[in-house]
Amino acid sequence: MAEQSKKHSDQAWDSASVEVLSKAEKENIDTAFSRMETQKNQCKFGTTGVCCRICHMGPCRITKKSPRGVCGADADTIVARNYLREVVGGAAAHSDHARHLVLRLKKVAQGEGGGYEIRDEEALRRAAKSYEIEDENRSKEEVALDLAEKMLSEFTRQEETLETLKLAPLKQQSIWNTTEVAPLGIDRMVVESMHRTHMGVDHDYKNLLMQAFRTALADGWGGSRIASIVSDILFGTPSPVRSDANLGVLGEKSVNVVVHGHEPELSEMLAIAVRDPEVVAYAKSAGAEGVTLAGICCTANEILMRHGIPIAGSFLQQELALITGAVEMMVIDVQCCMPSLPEIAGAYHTEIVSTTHIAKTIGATQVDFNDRDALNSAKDIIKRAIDRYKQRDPNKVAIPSKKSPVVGGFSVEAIKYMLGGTFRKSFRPLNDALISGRIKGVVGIVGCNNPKTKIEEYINVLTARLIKENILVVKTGCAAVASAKEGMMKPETALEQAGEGFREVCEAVGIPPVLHMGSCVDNSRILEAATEIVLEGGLGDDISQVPAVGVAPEWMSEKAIAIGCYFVASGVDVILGQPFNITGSENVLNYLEQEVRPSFGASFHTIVDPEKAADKIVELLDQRRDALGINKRVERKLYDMKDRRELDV
Ligand code: SF4
Ligand code: MSK
Repeated sequence: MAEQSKKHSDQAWDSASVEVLSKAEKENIDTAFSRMETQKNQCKFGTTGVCCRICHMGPCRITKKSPRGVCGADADTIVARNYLREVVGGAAAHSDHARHLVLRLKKVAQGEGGGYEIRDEEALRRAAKSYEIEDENRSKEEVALDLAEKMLSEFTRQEETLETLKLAPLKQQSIWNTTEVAPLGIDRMVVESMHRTHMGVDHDYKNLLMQAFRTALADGWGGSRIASIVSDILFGTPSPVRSDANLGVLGEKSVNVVVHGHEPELSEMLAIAVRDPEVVAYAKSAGAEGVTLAGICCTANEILMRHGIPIAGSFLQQELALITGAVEMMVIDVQCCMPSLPEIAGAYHTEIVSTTHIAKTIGATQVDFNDRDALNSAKDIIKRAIDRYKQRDPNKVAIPSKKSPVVGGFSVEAIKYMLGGTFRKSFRPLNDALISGRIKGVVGIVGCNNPKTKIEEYINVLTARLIKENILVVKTGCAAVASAKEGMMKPETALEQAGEGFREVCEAVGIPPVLHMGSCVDNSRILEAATEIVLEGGLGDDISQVPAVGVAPEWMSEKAIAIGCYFVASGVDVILGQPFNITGSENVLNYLEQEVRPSFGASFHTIVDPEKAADKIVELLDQRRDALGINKRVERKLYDMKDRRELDV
């Protein structure tokens, strides 16, 4: 028994996950953790990237004895082609998500929005200005229609670079033009990359890797950026909101509905439906105290940011949530939803409901969501979950008690407001704190968790160390969920754990030292924040000069690879907690970790130890601070009222 619990505590950092893993083992339920065991010794040709399945003369595998595939492709070509195809997968996922949102905005503008509306007109008019769309004396619908058309054309541009790139600092745009990575239309980049990686087309690994950066930029400064902008217009720009995170948010006596996936359209409606008096009364009539809606993965991040809906867990807790035996329904849409869910649900009374025709799972109930009558459709889904409540078997229920308070909702607008107040919203106080050294730099920790290592250990060890080093940490995706569960996203943590200079800033502004900035597509918000820092002045004129680093500690998805590439191409060094599948080509590895630096002022670094990663981050930040001439030691000084007034917050 002790051995069993040791095994589980070697698999997961947080005690709630460890508790449920033990329950899974007792109940003979397979999870990603146990399947990881059976998948041990993964294929070396795959992990080093030298397996090519691109044509049917193959598959070919590169070894010392057979250094070329049947067509003559060497390890460099094969590894680079595989890598580019992964970036394409990630960019396509984010960008298709964006497309669905833009089409929704168009329908709303045309008066066919069903229950959807423009909830944030200010965000709409802000976006219209940035795309140079006339908005004076025009209705919000007229402006929204023009914006939607303009955004749709971002997908199909054939010979012009993306308009959305203009949201980047000018010097950044000129770097992309000089290095010839400024992307054309998003769909065109995806198709061209697939063409270039077809048998017998692009064989130059450097050319392929530059196309990887170009395609990734079409994601970060195209698809993802558009997704965040339109989500804010339709659902509201996030602002700080309190909630809780971890499996302990599930209710013992309530109907538990867990939403999982990425696209916020349905979850937004569920968040409204769950509070509807008719739905609450229906739950009570079924013997429950009410309905608890909670999120997993990035849907969790979306509805936390806008509604304060609690987070049930991160990517690798999707199965664990079901194993608590207390979930009536899990609603899934696209990305990161495991095909194993219906089988696990079958061991309990849980129904898995999938809601989009592009993502069906065997064993899940397909419920076609009626977007013309979205709210009623959402209410019907919740009522269906309520009908399951009576089937819950109390003997199978064990909900871990652990949950931690979290403050989420730090959009760039919200940060500006917190720093400068309503009338002088600005990044100036942050820039000043960076220049004075009270904050050493900004680090974005993003991405998933991965059962190859003890989940969330790297993320949490690194985050704790960075805030001690006076580094502001911003987070998205499942890395954000890990910190929320760890209690790092509440202002009190700053007082307890942050370095002295940083703590004073956090206290003065009233922010946590680790800011929740949203879901995976919201990595574009991190780029937006970096742009604000550049535009505010005093810290260089492109992002590669800003003391900022990105980290993907426990990444697993193709989206994370695309994100890493657009961070590097935007001038942000990226630390990977585990390597890409590229080590079979020294040239590719060297290109991504070294040679690309002169082009973008940044590159990848693979560091599997979180303490060593922290050392490297401090070194990289210091290099940038030295280059800016701001790396002087600051005398420690406690803030008095005069200082606080000067900080302008
Ligand atoms: Fe083999 Fe070349 Fe075909 Fe790849 S493209 S499978 S290396 S023959
Ligand atoms: S959900 S891509 S596991 S962050 Fe965006 Fe989490 Fe990674 Fe999916």
